Amino acid sequence: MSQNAALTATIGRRGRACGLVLAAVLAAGCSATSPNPPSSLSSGVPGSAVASPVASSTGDAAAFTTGAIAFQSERDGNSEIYVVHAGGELLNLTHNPAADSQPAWSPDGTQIAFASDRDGNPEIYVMKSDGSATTRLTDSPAGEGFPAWSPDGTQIAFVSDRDGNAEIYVVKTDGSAVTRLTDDPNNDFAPIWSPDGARIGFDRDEDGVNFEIFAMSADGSGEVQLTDDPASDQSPTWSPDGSQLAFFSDRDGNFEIYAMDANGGDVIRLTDDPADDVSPAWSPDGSQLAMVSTRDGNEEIYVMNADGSGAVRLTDDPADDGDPTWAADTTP
Ligand SMILES: [Ca+2]
Ligand SMILES: [Ca+2]
Ligand SMILES: [Ca+2]
Ligand SMILES: [Ca+2]
Repeated sequence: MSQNAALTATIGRRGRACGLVLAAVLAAGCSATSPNPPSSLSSGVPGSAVASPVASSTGDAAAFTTGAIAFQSERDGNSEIYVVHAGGELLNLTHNPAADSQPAWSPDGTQIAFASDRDGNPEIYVMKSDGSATTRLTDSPAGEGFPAWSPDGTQIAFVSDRDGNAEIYVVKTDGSAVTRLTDDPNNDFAPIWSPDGARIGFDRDEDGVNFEIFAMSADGSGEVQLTDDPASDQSPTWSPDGSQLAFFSDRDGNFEIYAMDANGGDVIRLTDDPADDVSPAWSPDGSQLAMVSTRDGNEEIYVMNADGSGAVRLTDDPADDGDPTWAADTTP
């Protein structure tokens, strides 16, 4: 299950019961409701790394009207990266029997970084946003995942357990200058840059149950804890104007989407549903949020107003759909 003998202990969960070891989290992606089995590189039909996108069904294509949403889905038998343009078709960008997950747009929308174990263990890859020209960014026997692009387009933050536990790193987009930003015995996940590039938010697994949200300067200094709640507070994401962070938490008994001021104050709950609501992602204009919810029976992507009202289901597939991320302009 884990390619890294240094990390055999249970290190926590992403969402309610996701991924017991980092390699599984990174390889299979984070599921809010069920731990995904590790992918098998020997199963499935070998696919082309650069294939023509193929359209498949969506839920409500009119759920959003600007930009494009990328996400991961198991609908074609293994985890792939998909993109759906406003009002358009849903396209499979990866077509690879390995587990391709955790898409992250470049700031100009022309590229998507993602995690994949296609070369034997989880690494970070970059492709054009039409699925072509895939290149590998990292090369380590450890597990790498959770890519996030800097707003100036020059760096990608990611998570690796190469130094013994999950820490946040940055690398230039040419693969050079890998730098570790965190150094903490707890596992750090889900880095995300502030829109001005000055700060990086992330979550820290305090004990396998209690995650907290932190932010630090882009050089790793000035770490500040933003949440302080015994519940699992995860996956921060900055509003486009930098004033707020959305995240998900089970502090009110089940997973809901919340937003708080960028300094951790004024927490407000945006969803109120007995199902799991996780993985928020802001629209480029800040007026909407994409999220994942199980309210219709399995993990689907939804789009709602930034105040939590008007949730509309974007996907409609019995397979798990997760990790949405939203870009303004996606012309390669
Ligand atoms: Ca795949
Ligand atoms: Ca917490
Ligand atoms: Ca809920
Ligand atoms: Ca689904």
